[in-house]
Amino acid sequence: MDLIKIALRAGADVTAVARVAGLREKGAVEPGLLPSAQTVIAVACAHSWSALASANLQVKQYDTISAYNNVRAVGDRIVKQLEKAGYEAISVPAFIPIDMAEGKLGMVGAVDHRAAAVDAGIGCYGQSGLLLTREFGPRVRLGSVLTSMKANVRKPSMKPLCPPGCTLCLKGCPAGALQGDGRIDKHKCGNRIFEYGLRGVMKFIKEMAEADRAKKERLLRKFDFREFWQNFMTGNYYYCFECQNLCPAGTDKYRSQKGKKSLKK
Ligand code: B12
Repeated sequence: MDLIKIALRAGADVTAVARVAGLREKGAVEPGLLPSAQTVIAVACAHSWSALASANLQVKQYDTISAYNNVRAVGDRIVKQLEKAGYEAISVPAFIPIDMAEGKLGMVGAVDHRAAAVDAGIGCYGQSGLLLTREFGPRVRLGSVLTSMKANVRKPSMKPLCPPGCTLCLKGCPAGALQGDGRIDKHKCGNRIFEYGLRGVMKFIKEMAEADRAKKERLLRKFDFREFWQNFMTGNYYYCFECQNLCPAGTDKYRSQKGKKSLKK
């Protein structure tokens, strides 16, 4: 069975495989997740460039929901095929559900998908800390399928994909959270992207609990509450995409301006 063919047929835009052992050593796979796992299939599903560049927030959010749905569908198809062939396989959540226990607080995935993607060779880390692919730059959502099947893995070799000296993502981060070389102030980033996520909900409930009757009524009719409802309905809670949007890697514009062969397959 050719895992790459299976993943591409399942709808992955970019995919490759790596050994689970290497990721376990790095602590990038939660112990006990699938004890029999030998191989990880790293899956990337692309965003629409136009959506991420749009001035309309809802368009970016909708596109993000689609990209995550694609990752989930691809993972599900791969798992079904592998299980049918007698192997164990699990598709690891791309973002949620995630362990919310003390000490993790929803900030540590069961598999670090960027680390899996780097090990498999589908991309490299950018200055932003995001995984950049040749084809789409950072405009991808990632997933990982673990399986008990052994596969031949190739040693990944990839030149850096950030254009030399480029600081567009660092300068353009509205939260000032990106510090270069993949370092990120997670708190600053989280405050911005989760404004109407868990952090926002907690703030709102506290305010509600302390309010008198008239203020409670006002709070219920505020934008914030309508926005929470919408997020609960759609499952989206991201409010910033600038480090994905600003990156020149993988864009046709970048290719044609610089004519860099290294960006082409
Ligand atoms: C928690 C989380 C966050 C947190 C913390 C991010 C973080 N750096 O860990 C916050 C809320 C800040 C966040 C923000 C965003 N996130 Co987020 N997030 C996650 C999540 C759910 C878990 C991350 C995790 O487990 N981290 C584990 C710890 C160990 O990571 P760490 O401490 O940062 O250490 C790593 C980095 O330092 C990395 N690294 C970075 N640069 C470099 C450079 C070098 C040389 C080296 C060696 C290592 C390195 O190496 C370490 C190990 O991999 C993942 C999904 C997943 N399961 O992977 C998505 C994920 C990383 N997020 C994603 C995205 C897109 C975003 C946002 C753009 C928000 C949005 N609109 O969706 C921003 C981008 C911020 C940024 N520039 O990094 C995507 C990234 C896709 C991609 N192309 O890389 C992921 C993979 C979700 C997905 N399934 O696609 N996220």
